[in-house]
Amino acid sequence: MPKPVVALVGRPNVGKSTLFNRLAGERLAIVDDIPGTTRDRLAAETEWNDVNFNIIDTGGIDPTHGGKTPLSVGSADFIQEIREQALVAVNEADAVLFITDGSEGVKVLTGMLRSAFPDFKATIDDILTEGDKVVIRMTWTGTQKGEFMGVPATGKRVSFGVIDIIRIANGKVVEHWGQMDSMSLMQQLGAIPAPSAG
Ligand SMILES: Nc1nc2c(ncn2[C@@H]2O[C@H](COP(=O)(O)OP(=O)(O)OP(=O)(O)O)[C@@H](O)[C@H]2O)c(=O)[nH]1
Ligand SMILES: [Mg+2]
Repeated sequence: MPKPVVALVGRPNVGKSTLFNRLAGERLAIVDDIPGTTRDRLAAETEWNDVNFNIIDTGGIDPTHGGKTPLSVGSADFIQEIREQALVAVNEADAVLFITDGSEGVKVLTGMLRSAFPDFKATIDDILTEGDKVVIRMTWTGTQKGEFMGVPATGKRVSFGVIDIIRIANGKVVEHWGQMDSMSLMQQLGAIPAPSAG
């Protein structure tokens, strides 16, 4: 029986080649922080949990069109060809592993906060460490000048608590858990009623 094929697919610069090399057990693919490093697809044999399979690295699929600056700065002239190569890999594959950059979610949240609260500020109240984990307790403040999660600009100044826990391995953040006191935030914005004093 032929070995199953797993294709690693995603946007440029999300760590596909890094994972491919880790699975392959050797540095077959070039890893670089310039998006658009991988152009052609590349295959290797690997095993995971006693299952043997072939893994395929692909070039990052760049959705940019219409004269905008491409994501894959390293391969701006080959966006279409890279996409076609990735599609060949998807068609050949028994399973497709879609890789995303975990920091993107954080960027979306901070983008939303900054457009709604232009004077947004995070004050660090505490940093605690235990083993490979770091706990950061913060107070976030800002004046709501724009729409936030369906609440139109209120002009109100808010202040609420946020607690983040991150896990670090090899000098990089590898896991993140975050809680913000959104109940207090929404009460301060008047979007939900505050508990009555009586
Ligand atoms: N923080 C962090 N950086 C990573 C991780 N994995 C890869 N990187 C870095 O991200 C950059 C891009 O990694 P690649 O593996 O080349 O990414 P790619 O998806 O193959 O990129 P393209 O081939 O350009 O589409 C490199 O500088 C890596 O060292 C990770 O888990 N965490
Ligand atoms: Mg790559």
